[in-house]
Amino acid sequence: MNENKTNINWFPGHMAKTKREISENLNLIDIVYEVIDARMPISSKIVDIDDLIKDKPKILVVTKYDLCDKPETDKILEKYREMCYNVVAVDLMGGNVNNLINETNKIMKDINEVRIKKGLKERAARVLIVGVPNVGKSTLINRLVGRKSAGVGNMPGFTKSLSWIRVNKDIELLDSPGILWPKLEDQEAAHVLAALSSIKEEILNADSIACFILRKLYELYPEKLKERYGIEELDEDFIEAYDIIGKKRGALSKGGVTDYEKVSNIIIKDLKNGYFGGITFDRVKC
Ligand SMILES: Nc1nc2c(ncn2[C@@H]2O[C@H](COP(=O)(O)OP(=O)(O)O)[C@@H](O)[C@H]2O)c(=O)[nH]1
Ligand SMILES: [Mg+2]
Repeated sequence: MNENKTNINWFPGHMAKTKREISENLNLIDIVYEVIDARMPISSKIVDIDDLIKDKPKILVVTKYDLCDKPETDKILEKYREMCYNVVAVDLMGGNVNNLINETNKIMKDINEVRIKKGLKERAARVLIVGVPNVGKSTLINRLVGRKSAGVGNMPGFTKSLSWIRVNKDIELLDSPGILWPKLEDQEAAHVLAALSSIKEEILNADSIACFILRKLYELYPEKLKERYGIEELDEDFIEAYDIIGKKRGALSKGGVTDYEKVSNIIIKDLKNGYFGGITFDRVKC
């Protein structure tokens, strides 16, 4: 097994268009929700987002909080708070979004005070949602609006003609989120994104992703690796680990040889389905 001989290098042309559209429409927006995934609060964050959204007030919306290793994620969120980020963690499956609405109202109150001083009318907060693929942007829109409204699937860019959906009398959302891609210069972050499904498998093959997942689990959650697969040591080329998993899960070809491709898919699926429990693949950098 070979974890990573190929560098991930991917920067779709759509990105330039989305960025241009965001820049061109920034004056219509009051607040930006920058959406990141609680299992990878560093890797799923767009590095140069502030160049794009300038000094617009923003809220860092941390989705999938239910899936993360809370103590580890909290350490990173604390760092963001120290950097003056307005951070709101949400579980879009089970929890509510009241905190996010309250924070939005607080920020908008200040904006409206300035508007009134300038002789302008108060207005509802106009919010743009941005983030890399699969962090939960559409789910967030649906939760806020309270019905199925945002399309599933990843239409690049956001709009041809801007349209707004009303959350309540105080908040309006741009109806499709700005989908941005990470630059993938940081190979570790790129692999974390691939492992937690923000980068498609065509970019990085399943074996590399699966081996990366095993290595991460071994480094960060050895007890989970032991519990699920009975693996206590990870050999350098992952062969032994694959053989153990293959046997345990019946992923064998004719003649009882391990079906390595099947094992890779099992590992990726197990992580996707949350079978390792709460995990966070990023750590605070000193
Ligand atoms: N458990 C859990 N799953 C979530 C959460 N938010 C989003 N998801 C799931 O993550 C996947 C991607 O969400 P989606 O809204 O399509 O992401 P988008 O590409 O950013 O629009 C979907 O399967 C969602 O059900 C969350 O807070 N908790
Ligand atoms: Mg979407």
